[in-house]
Order: sequence, then C-alpha cells, then structure tokens
Amino acid sequence: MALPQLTLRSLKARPLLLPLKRPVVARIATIDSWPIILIDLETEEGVVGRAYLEPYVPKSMNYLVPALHDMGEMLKGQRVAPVEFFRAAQNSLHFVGYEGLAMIAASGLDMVAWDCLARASDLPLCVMLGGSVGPVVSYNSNALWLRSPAEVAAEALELIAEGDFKALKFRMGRERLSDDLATAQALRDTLDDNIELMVDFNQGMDMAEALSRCHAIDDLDLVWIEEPIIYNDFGGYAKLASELKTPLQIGENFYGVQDMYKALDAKACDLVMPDFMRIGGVTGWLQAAGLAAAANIPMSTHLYPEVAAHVMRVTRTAHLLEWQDWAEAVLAEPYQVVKGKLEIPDRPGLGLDWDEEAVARYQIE
Ligand code: SMN
Ligand code: MG
Repeated sequence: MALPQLTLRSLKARPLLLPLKRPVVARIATIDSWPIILIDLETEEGVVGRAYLEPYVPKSMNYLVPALHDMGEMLKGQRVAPVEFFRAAQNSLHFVGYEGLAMIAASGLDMVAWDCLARASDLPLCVMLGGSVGPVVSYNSNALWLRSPAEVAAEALELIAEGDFKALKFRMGRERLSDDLATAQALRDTLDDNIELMVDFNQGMDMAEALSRCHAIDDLDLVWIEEPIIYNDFGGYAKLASELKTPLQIGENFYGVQDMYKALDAKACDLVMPDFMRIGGVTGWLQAAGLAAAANIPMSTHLYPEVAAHVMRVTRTAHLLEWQDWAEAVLAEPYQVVKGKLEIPDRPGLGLDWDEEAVARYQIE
C-alpha cells in the first residue's frame, strides 16, 4: 500500500458561538456562550482534516481566524506534515512571540494536520501514534461553577448520570470561605463515597488568600487543588506545593512545553494538565508527555476531549481526561462516555465531522 501523500490545498476556519447549557461562572470570569472555530484542511488528494479551537473569548476569533487562514496560505502546496507545519507556523510569528494567540493558531493548525494524516492513513489518531482504541478514564467538568451549595449538589447528581462518572471537578473561590466549605460538604453528603472530587480556583486568589483557603481545604481528601493563583507565578505555586498535602494541579495555561519544563524545574506542582490550544496541539502534547514521563508526573487533559482521548492512549503517565460536551451541538457524531470512560470511536483520525445544519445556525460571519 502506498503511503498517503497529502498536499495542502486550502484551510478554512469558521467562527461559531454556541449556547452553553450551564454558563461558566468562575471568580475571574463569567462565560455564557462558547466560541468555537471549526477548521477544515482540504488537500489536493481529496482528504479533508477536521479539528476545532475553543478560545473562550468571542472577540479572539477576530484575530485567530485570519491567522489560521494566513497559515493555510503560507503552507499551500506543501506536503501535510503536522510537526513541520507546527514549526513553520511558530517560526512565521517568532518576532511577535510564540505564546498567546500565535500559539493558539499554530496549535489549531497542528491538530487539523494530524487529523488529516490519520484520516488518509485510515487509522484512528491513537493508532497512528502507536496506541490502540480503548476507553479513557474521565471526569465530568460540564458544570459545578460558583453556585449555591444546594444547586451544586443537585447538578452533581446530573453530571454523574451523564456517563456514570466516578470523578467530578467543582469550583471554589466564593466570596466567603464558609460557602466554599458548605459546597464541599453538600457534595460529600449527596454523592456516593466512591466519587472522587477535585477543586479548581480558576486563578482567583492572591497568595495570602490562597495560602489560607488551600490550608482550610487540605483535609477534604481532594484528588487535587487546581490553579489557586495567577497561572504564571511558578514561585508562588512552589510555595503552595511545598506546604500542602493535597496535590497541586496546574498546566492549562502552559504556553508550550518550555512553560511546563520551567514549572517542573521550579517544583511548582505535583500534577500537570496541559490544554491543547496552548501546549501546541498534538505535537506539543507529545513533547510534554515525554517531560511528564521523565519527571514521573501524572498528566491530565484540559478541554478538547476528543483530541485528549487519543493522546491519553499514548501518554505514559496518563491520569484523568477532562470531559466537556460544549462543542457537541455541531458534532455529527459526538463521542460517548460509558462507565466514566470516554470511548474512542473506531473511525479514522479524530473522527470529527460537522453537523452542517447546526453550523449554519451558530456561525457568526
Ligand atoms: C475552565 C475555565 C474556563 C473555561 C473552561 C475551563 C477551567 C477548567 O479552568 O479547568 O475546566
Ligand atoms: Mg482549570
């Protein structure tokens, strides 16, 4: 069988705004609709790669869509090679910085190129990466924002029922510590004893408050405490990590594998959870997975559950996949969760196809 040779013909990026069933309410932001950029990479050979970006801030799509189109133009006529595409995209924006929007666009390009290659090879991405199709242990992160203890407890039962989940993440950072503690108590009172809980502070505190709040929840038997302070204060995180018994989790705001290296070097965390649009797509993830393996640090995922499922199958220290169904409204065949595990469909690539009727409804330009 001939190896697939694929030539980039065009890259199409479409901005959408999807409704969120349960708005994101965190200490630093409220988000009530979810921006998604659908990326289609067309090849001369007829294979079309598909991936998406979810950049939180609707207006960021005004900058990311042209950046993606520009990258497509730059690589027109070239052989589809995700690692080389990622590097070319980064190099092309080197002088305005590797991080931020430049990294997010390059990560989107990377994910769609990997999908394209795997589709052309007729292999699920995880198989192409050297793994196998199978279930991936997940937690449900669809909700449990800063609402009242009773509302959070009721929502938790709904989330468990969405896929027989064994783990949930809830958010802290309410005005008063007593309300955060009451929420944790309401969850323990409501849920079965075997349900594991994580807490995310979404960077909402300064160091003084973080020290006192994290100590106050250090005996709650949490799987982790996530992002109590601003994401890039690795010195602050190192202090917290050295004081707390509960594992400290960061990583959704690592911009590239270098950030993760610096965090590990600073002993800023016990666990890592890179996000695909910031770590550098599949290529960046694989590099980060090598670092995590070398440091023996458990690695969880952030958003992008479909991409996450594939790479977790080849991640040496794979821990927990963060399940969110926020792109589901435009997916032709959403992934399924069974017994708390995300099932990878036996389809080529990432197996993502768009429901074009829904896309037409939610596209914003
Ligand atoms: C989060 C914050 C904002 C949007 C999506 C997700 C959160 C998480 O930090 O870890 O789920
Ligand atoms: Mg988080």
